[in-house]
Amino acid sequence: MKKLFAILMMLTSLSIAAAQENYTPTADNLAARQWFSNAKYGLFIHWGPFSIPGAGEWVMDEKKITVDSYSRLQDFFNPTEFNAAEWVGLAKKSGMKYITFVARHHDGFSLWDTKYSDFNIMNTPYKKDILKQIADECHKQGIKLFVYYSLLDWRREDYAWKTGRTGQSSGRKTQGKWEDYLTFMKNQLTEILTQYGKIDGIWFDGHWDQTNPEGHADRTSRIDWRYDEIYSLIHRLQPQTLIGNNHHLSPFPGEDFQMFERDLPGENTAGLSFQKPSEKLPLETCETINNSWGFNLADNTFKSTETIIHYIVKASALGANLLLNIGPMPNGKIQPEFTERLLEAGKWLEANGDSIYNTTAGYIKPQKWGAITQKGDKMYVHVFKGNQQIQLEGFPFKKIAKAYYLADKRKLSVSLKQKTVTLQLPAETVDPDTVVVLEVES
Ligand code: FHN
Repeated sequence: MKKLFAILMMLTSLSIAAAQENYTPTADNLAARQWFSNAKYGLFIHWGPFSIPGAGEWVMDEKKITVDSYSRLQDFFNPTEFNAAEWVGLAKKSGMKYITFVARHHDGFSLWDTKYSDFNIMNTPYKKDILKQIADECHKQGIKLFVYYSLLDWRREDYAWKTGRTGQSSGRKTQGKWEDYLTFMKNQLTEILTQYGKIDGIWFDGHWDQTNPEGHADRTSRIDWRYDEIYSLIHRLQPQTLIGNNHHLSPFPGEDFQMFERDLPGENTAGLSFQKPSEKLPLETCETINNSWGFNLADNTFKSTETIIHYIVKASALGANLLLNIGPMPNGKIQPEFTERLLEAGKWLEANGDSIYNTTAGYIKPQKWGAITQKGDKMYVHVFKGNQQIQLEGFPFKKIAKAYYLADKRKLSVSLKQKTVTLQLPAETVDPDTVVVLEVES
């Protein structure tokens, strides 16, 4: 048993040793991390030719579509209704501080004018660089831009597809050279980081294709991703760019933030998050607005505005950002069920943003009744709809100088006895989240 553990540790360290060892983030990078920690809410966008069948971004793999057949989508993708100013404006109006845009998903389609693959937006009837339009608009409207880049590829022969967990029905016959695939990725990343202005983050995904499934004791990658080279390249081209990798493992050296998928840090209901939240790096969790990442015509399981607000609050209460995903339609429009909910949550943030942005985690984890965020001498107690009396045990401050509702500054009487605070709200709360401010003294 001990021997097996030692082998596993050795294998794990081998895969980690290939990351950016001895990385020292620059002052700009540290400032970007701080900005990111404070931002709390971003918009994730999964979009591309995969939205045409309206069955999510995994349609190629799930429906066992070969590379040849899937390539036809390139001839149909013509999102004439796409308007970057509208998308970025929607994120801004919804209280989001950044956009994470999927520039290339596992199907290998590039949404920018790349020299390194013909399967790209310039070879569609649309013929215009989408990433460029989004980047320009983000820079114009003051929204930060993160670029999602899939490490996994269901199309290319030089991707190590034979050892991949997915992409086995693509019809690929020969296994190309891994070295070529690495060069391809570095070339594409160089394009993104040199031709689109400031890029605030690179969001990698797909590492897990080359490991045992989540939860397995051995999650060693079957191939060497050479993250040392990839991460150093990114940090050399734009030192402030934050690198995150959705490998569903603890962060590797060279990564600047840690992400979770479909779970709050520290939880694992989706079965993807066995890793512990980092105590050093900024945290982010991503979640879908319905149940799909890419456009799904049949998915009407829209989360309510209340659920979205509670998710933002709970993530903030754990010191994490929420990256909320939408899958726009193939014509470039965002369906009204999404925009309505985003804007409603944005309205709540307009009134209650002080209790979210620039806050740190609460002294207790989110509870059924709500959650806590903190900023300086202010503790924000978020009371979710339907609750009336709240008790905060183990209160870490000596005195409460003032207690009032954030929305209208109306006073509220609270008691602090034996490290327990009791808050009594007049009637059962009807707002999705009523925020009470406690001004505390140590
Ligand atoms: O396979 C992808 C999926 O399509 C989506 O992009 C999510 C977003 O976090 N990540 C992968 C699954 O872990």
